[in-house]
Amino acid sequence: MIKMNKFKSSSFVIFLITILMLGVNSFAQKPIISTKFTADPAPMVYNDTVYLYTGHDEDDAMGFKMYNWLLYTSTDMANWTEHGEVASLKNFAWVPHENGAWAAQCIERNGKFYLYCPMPGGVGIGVLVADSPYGPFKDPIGKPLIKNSSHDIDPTVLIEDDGQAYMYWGNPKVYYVKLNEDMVSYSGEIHQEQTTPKNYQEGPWVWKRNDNYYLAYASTCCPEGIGYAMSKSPTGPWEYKGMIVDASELTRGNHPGIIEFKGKWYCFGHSYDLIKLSTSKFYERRSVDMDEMVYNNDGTIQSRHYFSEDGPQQVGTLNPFKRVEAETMAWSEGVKTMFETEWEGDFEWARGKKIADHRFVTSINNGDYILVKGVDFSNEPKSVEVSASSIYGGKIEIHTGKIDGPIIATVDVNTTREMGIWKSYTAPVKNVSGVHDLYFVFKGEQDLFNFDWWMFK
Ligand code: FUB
Repeated sequence: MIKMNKFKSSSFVIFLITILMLGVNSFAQKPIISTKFTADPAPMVYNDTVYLYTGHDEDDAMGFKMYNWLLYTSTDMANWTEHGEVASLKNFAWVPHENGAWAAQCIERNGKFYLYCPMPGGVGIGVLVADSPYGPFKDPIGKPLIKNSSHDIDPTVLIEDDGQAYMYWGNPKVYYVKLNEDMVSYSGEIHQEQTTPKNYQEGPWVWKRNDNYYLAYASTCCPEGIGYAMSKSPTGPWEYKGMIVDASELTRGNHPGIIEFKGKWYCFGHSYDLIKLSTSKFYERRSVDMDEMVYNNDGTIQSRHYFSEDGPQQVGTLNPFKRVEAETMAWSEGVKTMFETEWEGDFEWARGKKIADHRFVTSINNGDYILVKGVDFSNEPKSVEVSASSIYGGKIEIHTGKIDGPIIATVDVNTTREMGIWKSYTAPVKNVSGVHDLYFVFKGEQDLFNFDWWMFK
């Protein structure tokens, strides 16, 4: 939001005052990603996993400062694993800026993954393709797929049952075009809908259920909620049906992402809930929220005021007897994540062979913690192993149920002799059975260690 011709300064001032009055700690949901600022959620279901592509607001963003797109995955809608940057503006040789990685969407067709990426200011919409949802993504056409007007943002793609693909996009109107089977070119004219639905702002998201086509979008301004319209055809006309998530003082801009996963439907959006935990000031540092979405019998969608504090019910449980990446979490406080390649040699010129890639949790200080939900101990573990690389050293206390719930294990990560070396540390586990939320609570002074993975045995 806040761009092009829809910005209404008076509404914004009222909104800003509300935010300032609400102040710190007035957030309504724990966003699903807590270690980075994320925006413009674009979930995709593939092989029983949700691949959540997001925009990325830099930690020091004041206005829009977006260089790349990130990927998270989940198989239970409660715990999300970070996979880092999957693409950036650098993937497009023809893009003259490093800032402007706006709301993208990834879609699979015949085993290939197409990431449609808009760049604001009339730069256009590009497309990247990969053989895996994790990338690497490459630009197959070396130019914009769409360069039609300065409104070319926020693409969404629907593949019809007969194989015809449609791409929709636009602010403040909805445009669409028929994509060719190769998904990287189009045929025919670009249409501008006669009936851009009521309150449409931007961020279209189109899907089909039974005989109905749905178009959800950032709705009303400002703030934006998530509204939707329905049609009997992929090309409209679209009839406005109401709000999926109300516009409220908790949002400002918004962007829907809607999927069906394991028999339930989910609506993603974004908010300022994460930044509001640390400041009452306003910066463009957003966070993705998500909740269950419920249909009425007639195909319309039940409206909710906001995302619930704990999000939707977990689908299934997490297996602690397989290696779990430390960057798999439902929530965390204090920590950040990083990626590093480990080489056999200290200096670049002396590098031998690559030993491993590590994506890990870092910036760990006393009292920080990670929450992992619904961990299944139907087999009782005897010990827990973690992989960490010590800095000043410290302990990991593993609590069940609450941050100060019973401790089932305490792992010492305190060697100073092997500072900076990835190593595994093991500790015995007290009796535990059944399904529990686990809190990995870090104890020590500061800069304790980096944390790569954990596994019960
Ligand atoms: O995140 C940048 C832009 O803001 C998106 O493209 C719009 O949908 C709005 O969320």
